[in-house]
Amino acid sequence: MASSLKNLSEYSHNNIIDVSSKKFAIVVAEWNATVTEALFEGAYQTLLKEGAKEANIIRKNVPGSFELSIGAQWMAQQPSIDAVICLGCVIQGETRHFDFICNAVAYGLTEVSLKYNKPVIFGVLTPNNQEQAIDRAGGRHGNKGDEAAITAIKMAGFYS
Ligand code: DLZ
Repeated sequence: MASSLKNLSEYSHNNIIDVSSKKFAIVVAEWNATVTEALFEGAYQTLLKEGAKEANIIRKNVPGSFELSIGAQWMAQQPSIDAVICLGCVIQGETRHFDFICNAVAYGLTEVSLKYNKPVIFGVLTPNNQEQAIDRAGGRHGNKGDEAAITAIKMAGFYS
């Protein structure tokens, strides 16, 4: 289902575990900061709403989405971290940067997840323009940050 048909902030409570002792890292790209700050707010508030402790949520910034992979790796390699949420926004431009960055980050986050045997969540928007990004960062299609946080919780409870 396209995200224009699904509200990103709606979720089922199936497989939502007790996260009061789980530790989450949130890695945030600074490019398109208005959007990524809104994604962070969504993810952070959703984790708190589901019972995560403030002290168990670590935030780290990276310059752009391309750097999310190494940021995720530095977080995933810490044994105490249960899941890593990566948030970015790559807007389709007039150069081929878009394809290179999107492909690199999707591949990089998958690699980190498999290497460290840990959930690494792809909370990266890849819209055609700023308006589509805002629609998915707390606008009319919900918030991709909320979706990323719920995905992290569900994956952290995979074996429960
Ligand atoms: C260079 C670049 C461009 C053109 N666009 C974006 C973008 O839309 N979103 C994003 O998160 N980052 C962008 N970047 C920066 C790259 O992710 C990266 O930080 C630089 O290429 C330096 O490695």
